[in-house]
Amino acid sequence: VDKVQSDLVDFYRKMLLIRLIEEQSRALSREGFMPGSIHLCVGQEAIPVGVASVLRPMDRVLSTYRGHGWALACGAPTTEVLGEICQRAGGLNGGRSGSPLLSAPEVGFLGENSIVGAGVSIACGVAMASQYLGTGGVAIVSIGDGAMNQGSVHEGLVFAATRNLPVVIICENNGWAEMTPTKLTTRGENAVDRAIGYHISSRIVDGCDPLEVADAANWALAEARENRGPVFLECKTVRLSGHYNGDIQHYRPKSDLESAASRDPLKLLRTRIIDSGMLPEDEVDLIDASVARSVETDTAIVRGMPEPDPQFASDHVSSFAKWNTPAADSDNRGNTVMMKYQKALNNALETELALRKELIVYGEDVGSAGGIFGVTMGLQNKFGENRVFDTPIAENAILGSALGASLQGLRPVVEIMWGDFLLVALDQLVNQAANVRYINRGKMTAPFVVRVQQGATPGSCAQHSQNLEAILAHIPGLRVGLPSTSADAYAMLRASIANDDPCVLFEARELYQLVGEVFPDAPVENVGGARLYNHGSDVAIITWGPMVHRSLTAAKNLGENGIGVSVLDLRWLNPIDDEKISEVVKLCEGRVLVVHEANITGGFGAEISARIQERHFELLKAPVRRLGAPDTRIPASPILQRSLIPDSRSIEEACMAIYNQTQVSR
Ligand SMILES: Cc1ncc(C[n+]2csc(CCOP(=O)(O)OP(=O)(O)O)c2C)c(N)n1
Repeated sequence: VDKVQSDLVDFYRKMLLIRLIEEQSRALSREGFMPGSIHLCVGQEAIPVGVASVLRPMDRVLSTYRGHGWALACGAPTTEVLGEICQRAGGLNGGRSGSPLLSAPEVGFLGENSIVGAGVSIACGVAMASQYLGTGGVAIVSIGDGAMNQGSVHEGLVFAATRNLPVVIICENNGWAEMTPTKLTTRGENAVDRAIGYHISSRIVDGCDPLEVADAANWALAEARENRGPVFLECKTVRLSGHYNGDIQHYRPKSDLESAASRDPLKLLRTRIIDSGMLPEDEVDLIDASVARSVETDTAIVRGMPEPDPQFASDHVSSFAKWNTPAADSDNRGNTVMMKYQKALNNALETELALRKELIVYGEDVGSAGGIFGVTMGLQNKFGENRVFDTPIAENAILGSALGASLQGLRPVVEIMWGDFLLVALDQLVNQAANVRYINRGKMTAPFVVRVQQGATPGSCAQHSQNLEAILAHIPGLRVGLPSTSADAYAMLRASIANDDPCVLFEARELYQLVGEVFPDAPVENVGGARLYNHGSDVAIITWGPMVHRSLTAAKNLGENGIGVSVLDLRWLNPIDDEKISEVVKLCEGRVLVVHEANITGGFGAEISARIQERHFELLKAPVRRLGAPDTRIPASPILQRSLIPDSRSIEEACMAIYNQTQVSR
């Protein structure tokens, strides 16, 4: 009884602190001190407080965007939480996250997520890491009832169930998703029914009672810790405020507001403490006064916090990149082995798996079958099912879990079978992974690698042939590379694994069977660095991926006709080797052709061309030209494909056009 009593009083104090911080945030927003909107968790305080009461140090929490309460319950300092809500320098994330994305990894709070439902896949990876490393930690992820309709939630549930992961999913069911009652968009009353459908142990909990939440969480965490797989808790709760601070709730029936108010967890707990004789009312008043005073003090501190310094606004996007790529003809690379491009990738993975215990490799068909293109062949046999494994067809869960695992000390290398399939799960790369370092100012990073293959080959249909590098190279925070040779397949994959940021390696399906030299003894490179082939000074071709080979053929043919062509294989689109670009532009006095397989409009050639115009305008003897596929879809028929995609002939012609155009001025 004493324990229950002290728990309840402790719960009361913590819930009140959250309530008052939320009310203070609203007041600061009204007076204009806090810019933008906030989503208050008023009414839902019992859930984070109840769950946090049973957490252990190795557990990790990922919360909904309505997550100030979770940050506070996990132990993030009050002033830093409020400071971050107000986007001040002294906030948890120095004003980079604001209200809906704040994080405090130092107290096990990996952060809110303002893409609803996305945290479930990430939590799978966090759980995978604790399972793999044997820490005994559980990943707790909270989502709203509206988020239960997100694909990422379902992929995460499937993934967690299949891999028996120690994840506890908490659905904070307040009956509303923004301005729409969830019952209008969801068939069936209870969210647990869906989890049960995935064979996940589940319970419905009164989310307005912190003791009941704590009991259920205690059970759930024990299940997860004892390796009985994921657990789903549906906490029925109430949203006592609008969806966001400025929401006048014109859409909400009065009866619903009244019914929610009657379940106010703070009022209920106060009454319970007093009515059961645990504490007399005046002592509860004293608690109220002391928490209010502490929030006033916190607010005064936050008011005194300076704005963040704009001088540092672009810090912490990626790790510092300084590369030193050996030249194509360097003889300083040690032993040479001839190998197919596909085998070079396999060897790189094998080498890294042997060297790094924290490396895991997974994806669809990657484990027992060895990948549909054989890149992971034999690795499961050699390193076991714990380190090399097959996953459900769930790209969001594959990428999200890779991200989550990378936050907790693993280095996952995942395969997305075709570039086109990245598109169903881009959220995990673009909204999630790319933000980690920036938001956390380098305190938390996401070192994982996505291997994916792309491009057109005979018979590949329009959904299996796109070249998507420009989409990802556009995203700050991601590294993007395109190996064009066996040597680079090996070296660039190893460089990606060594790198501390999320890295996407676009392999070329057309090159998998190509045999070339590999230098297994060469030192592991940094990401970045272009490679110059030939040093002709008449025209420069800047290219990447399979177009390197076609460009080299064109260069050879042109060379036989007395026209000297340099070919720069860019290798990495992020980071871009501007120095090598400058070198080749100068060498060829600005006569430059950029070649890529992707279609022209918005292709990465546009970026290269713009950079050259901006930096070398005075040098340009002719406009920089681009050669790529026209802006069409890609047909399956090889004859049709050939009519669209650059080949050595069209590259030669484009070089000749540039050359002839500048003959007059030479
Ligand atoms: C993927 C995605 N779609 C839409 C939104 C816009 N949005 C923000 S909050 C919200 C409602 C979420 O409802 P629920 O999951 O029930 O959480 P609650 O607001 O009740 O806390 C929506 C649709 C979003 N942030 N992310």
